[in-house]
Amino acid sequence: MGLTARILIAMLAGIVVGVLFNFLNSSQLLGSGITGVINSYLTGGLFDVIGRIFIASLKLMVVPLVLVSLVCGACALSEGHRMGPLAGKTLLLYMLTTAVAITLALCMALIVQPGVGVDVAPPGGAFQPKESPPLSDVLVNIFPTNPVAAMAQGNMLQIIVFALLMGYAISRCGEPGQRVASFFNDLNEVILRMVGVLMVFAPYGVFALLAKTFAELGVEFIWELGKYFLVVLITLLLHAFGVYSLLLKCLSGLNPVQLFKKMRPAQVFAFSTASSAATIPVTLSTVEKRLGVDNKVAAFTVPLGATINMDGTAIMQGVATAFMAQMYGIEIGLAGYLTVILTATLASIGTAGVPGVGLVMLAMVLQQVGLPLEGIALVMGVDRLLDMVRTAVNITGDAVVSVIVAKSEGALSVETFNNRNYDSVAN
Ligand code: DAS
Repeated sequence: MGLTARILIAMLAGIVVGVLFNFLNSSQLLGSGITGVINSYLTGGLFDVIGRIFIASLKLMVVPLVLVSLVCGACALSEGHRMGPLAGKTLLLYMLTTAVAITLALCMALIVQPGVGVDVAPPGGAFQPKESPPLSDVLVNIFPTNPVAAMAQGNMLQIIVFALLMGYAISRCGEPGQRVASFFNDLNEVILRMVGVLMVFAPYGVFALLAKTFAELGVEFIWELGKYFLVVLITLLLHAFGVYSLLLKCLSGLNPVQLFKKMRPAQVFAFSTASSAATIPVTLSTVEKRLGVDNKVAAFTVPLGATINMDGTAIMQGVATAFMAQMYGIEIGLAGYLTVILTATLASIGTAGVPGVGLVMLAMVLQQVGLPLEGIALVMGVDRLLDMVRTAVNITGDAVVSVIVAKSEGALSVETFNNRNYDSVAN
């Protein structure tokens, strides 16, 4: 049975057990003695321990995953710089669309407020908000004075800056740089494998944390989780059909409906695999043969996009961060939300195009703004389905930017793009 199915079953089982314990607690059907045993040894005991171990395993991977994947991402970025204006336009548009995506997500979450009224006590007692330092300090503090200390403290923005600098330097180092780049690419594979191994235990963590949460909150929390799911889904659709359509129309004058119709096979493949990386061959073929982008552009923009352009993932991270702040009743303020936008945009450079990695990167965003990571397990149950949708959005963004850049470089066959034969992949 696949991991997606196991996580979904764990989610349902956790909800059922939690709601049952909540009912037994409130009705005292089994008497205070048995209920007390359940609360002490299950909800507050076994489930709490399993949940905390699962969260610790996510925290374990944040620093190595961010550092190594960002060094690899920065190498890929820097390789592209040799392509001059084409690379510059591509990078600018990828970063811009990601920043717009997460800003849209935060606005939607602040308007709908899916987590307000849930009122879950933050793990580890009352949350002491960090004193928000003046903006000048925030900017200076982004630059690490000691990269090892930054990693030890989990200072994500400092790790990101150090990784980007290192990746750029590696790409400017000739032979030695190529050897180091090759080492980091291999190390990235190992770390992604470690994430995969830890994800095998995700169902147990999801079950324990959901059972504990629903035992405390009761069945009403399903509605809050549903609101979270809907806010992410609606924002993903808004970004795909609204922002991308506007961008394509304004920057290339092309018909967005044409692009969406021709991208359907690639979107279905991305939805099914929940992996941008696995979809690269399909995205490349679709962008070149059906949208008319010249290979010299697509061969750069599509693989790079699958690596650094994760608008759908940024949307999930934005909504999830606001949802958890609201759920725990923690006010992270404007500086906090600006930090979320900066962290998630930069982190998208490092988010590998594989299933579920966006959730581990969410741990990094939460850590940066000081929010408890326990909330991740609450959204993990519905995340696999959202992962499939946001991966389809991720690769659609790659195609939109590829078309815009190609058109601006005179490397787009408008005739192919406007061709209304939607059936064969050939055109
Ligand atoms: N599934 C990832 C991708 O391949 C994105 C994510 O995990 O959010 O794009």
